[in-house]
Amino acid sequence: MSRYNARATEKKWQKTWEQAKSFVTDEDRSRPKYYVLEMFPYPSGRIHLGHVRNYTMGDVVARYRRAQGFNVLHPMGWDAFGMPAENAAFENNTHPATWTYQNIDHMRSQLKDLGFAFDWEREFATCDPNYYQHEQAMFLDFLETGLVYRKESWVNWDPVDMTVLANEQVIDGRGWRSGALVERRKLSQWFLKITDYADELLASLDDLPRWPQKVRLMQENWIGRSEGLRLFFDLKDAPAGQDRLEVYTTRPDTLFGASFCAIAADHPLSLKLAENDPALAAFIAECRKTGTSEEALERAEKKGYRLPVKAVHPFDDTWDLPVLVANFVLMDYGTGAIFGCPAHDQRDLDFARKYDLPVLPVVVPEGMDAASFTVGTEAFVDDGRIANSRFLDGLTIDAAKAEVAARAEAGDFGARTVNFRLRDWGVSRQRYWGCPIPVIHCPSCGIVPVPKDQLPVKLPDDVTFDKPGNPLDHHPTWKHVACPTCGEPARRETDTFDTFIDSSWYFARFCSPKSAAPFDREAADYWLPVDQYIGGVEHAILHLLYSRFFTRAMKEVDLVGLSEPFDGLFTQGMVCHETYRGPAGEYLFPDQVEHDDTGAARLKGTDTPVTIGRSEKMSKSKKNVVDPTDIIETYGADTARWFVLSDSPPERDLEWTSQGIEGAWRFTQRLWRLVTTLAPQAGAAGSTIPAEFGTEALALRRATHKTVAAVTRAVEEFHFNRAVALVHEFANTLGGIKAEGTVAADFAFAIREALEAVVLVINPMMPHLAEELWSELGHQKLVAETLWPKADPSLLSDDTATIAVQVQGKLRDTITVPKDMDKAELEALALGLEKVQRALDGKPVKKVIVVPNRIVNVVA
Ligand code: ANZ
Ligand code: ZN
Repeated sequence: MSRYNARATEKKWQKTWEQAKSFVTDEDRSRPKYYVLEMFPYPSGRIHLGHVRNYTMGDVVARYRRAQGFNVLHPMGWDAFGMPAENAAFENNTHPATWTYQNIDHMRSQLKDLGFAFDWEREFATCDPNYYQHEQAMFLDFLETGLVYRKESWVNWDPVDMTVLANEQVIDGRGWRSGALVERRKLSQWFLKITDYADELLASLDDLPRWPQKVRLMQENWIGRSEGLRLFFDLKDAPAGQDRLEVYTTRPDTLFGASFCAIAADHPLSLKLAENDPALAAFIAECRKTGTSEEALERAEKKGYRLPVKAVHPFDDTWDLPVLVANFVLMDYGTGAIFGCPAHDQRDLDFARKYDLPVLPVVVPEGMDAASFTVGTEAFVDDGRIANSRFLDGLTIDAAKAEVAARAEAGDFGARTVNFRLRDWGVSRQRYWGCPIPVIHCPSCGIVPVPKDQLPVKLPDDVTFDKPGNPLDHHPTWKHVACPTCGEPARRETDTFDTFIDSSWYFARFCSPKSAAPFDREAADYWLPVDQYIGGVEHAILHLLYSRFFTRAMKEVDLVGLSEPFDGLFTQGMVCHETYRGPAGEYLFPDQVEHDDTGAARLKGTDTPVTIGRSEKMSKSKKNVVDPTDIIETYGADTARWFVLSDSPPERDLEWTSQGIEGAWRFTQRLWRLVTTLAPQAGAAGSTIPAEFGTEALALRRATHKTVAAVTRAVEEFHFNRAVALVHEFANTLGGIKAEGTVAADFAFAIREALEAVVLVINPMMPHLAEELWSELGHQKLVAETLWPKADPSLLSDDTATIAVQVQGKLRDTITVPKDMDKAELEALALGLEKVQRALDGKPVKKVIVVPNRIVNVVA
């Protein structure tokens, strides 16, 4: 028996598709469209199995929708700007562009080996000026409409590398590369006003039913809407002009449990008092050494500094509260000042215990006596009744909140407000490998936008990476320009955009990637929104939120007509693998290890035992990686595709095992054998449907149609592993067919139908094997251009009825049909029978009596 040669066959069909331009997008906009997009990759060097899984899912959707008759857009490109290219430049003295484009070339060929149905004619990389010039133009539009502003803001500063670090680059308070203690610094930066859309970005989550619930929830938490009260405390002994402290609270009901006020280190009051207080200045400096992220602040030990001022309780002017600077109060949240209620807030409680401040419970669990309720080391944050709170006593929390708010507003010392956790989006990066921000700083005119006809502002190629800091800043000439307004010497902005900008609109560029504008309006109107977006859940917050915002910003400047870019979203799980360690505890690659029958592992070709660790997300550091290229070379692309779809539900993690991939390989071989062996028994392609089917043929037809219906549903619902299981089951049916020599016409028909169906339904998953078998079945046309099979509903039910067909009361024939077939259908079927026609002999039919499941009697 010959074997299916996957490698050779796959290359052949890839070439055929390319020559036939099978996946080049059709611009016929009268057809219904389907836009499927996978999150485009960062060109890090090689693709990994996570990519294979992601793009295989997208490819299944793309090929399936195409077979459904949709006009499909399925593009691919490169998220090409970013840090790793710059790091590589530092390390091996290659230019970031060289490094990036080499990686792109390699990864493109890897993707092509996998046979994905991408429209490669639309490919672009975000580091191409033809792409980023539009980003610059849009930034200028946004600047004009007021969606962009500049402000001083705190950043993580690495004093050794002399560079700004993203929060993720600060590890345990140190720069990830230099290891230096990170400081906070204030820099003038560009911001996009995403907070203008906070309410809308939150409310519109309800318009995204085809997004995973968990992603919507993550966005909701990130936006972090809270309803609270701004409340004023009068200050005693405060510096002139600062005798009122505005705090933000979401728990005004706990106001009588207040035991201190606390302000952020960089609060204006703190800065003012520090002018004459070196110890305070030192404390502020220390606070600035913790990173800027909320998480870093949360983890840091609570520290405070007592100020020489007192805050007066808003409802009792004989009640003074101490005021402290506290490292856990953020300057850019609320008002940068709080009142602390230790009994009902854990941070406040930790702080109060440390600085010996009173703990006054004012919310008491329902049914408990206020006098006997105390708080120890755990704050009471649950529901209860208000106590020890004068006019609030006995109220519920909500009623007390409302009461305090009403009195504060009436007394003019407070106002209800809505607050968001979401911050404006700081987009300035002090880096070379990004899109230059198109503005010029002029000593006399200030900030001057680069005139649009002078775009793109291109990155200079001749930069050096021999010293720390931003190479654009070091460049001898690039930043020196004449001011576009007054012509005097001026300085270019040397910051570049956050790379999240690049990925916030690439989906729109794919609609018309050669356009002289960011994209053609008609193309965008037709193709957008993306019907199905697929990617990792690690992008659930930032990338998706920025894209939702950016789309609204583009709408604001009239570039698009829609607000939500992604109609459907699917987030796939990770690819995991066991970890292995050698005798010295060192990690080993899977291909250095062999397993014996007992499941124990050894170093390949030796007796040295290997410790098997738990399965974890594949990562280079733990060496538990498998290279897709090796897999493709050994088993072929279809086997790899089949396996990543087969083992677990797509939203869950996938456990990669060598047994699993071998199983998938055996199955591709088996399918090939089944179809090629049965093909000679199959009826001719396109032959007409026989009028009747014998029991055997009918059973096969039923199995076929049921498989088609079930696979269709599974693919529609993203249950690819179920689709795989259904095909396995159907292969067993095919394997059970006993057909030798010539078979009856009805059975031959059923065999062909079964073989064609299996080829058509595996096509989205194993497209090369499908093409090979399709041509084996005698088709000229590609599967890629063939429509999805339709299940006949009458064949989906198991029960059958055998019907006696009579003419003038005399039995002429019997037919086996699905149980409960309706009268009209039975009548039509009976009249079509050859034996009935012969008995009628041309006489007109007067009446047909149908007894469902029993008899059809034709009266002439
Ligand atoms: C008094 C109080 C009593 C509070 C209590 C909580 C519990 P969300 O829900 O996230 O908006 N807060 C306000 N501004 C802050 C800042 N800049 N830095 C750190 N904490 C700040 O949180 C609002 C609560 O977080 C506010 O309500 C305030 O503490 C604190 F039993 O006020 B609360
Ligand atoms: Zn000027």
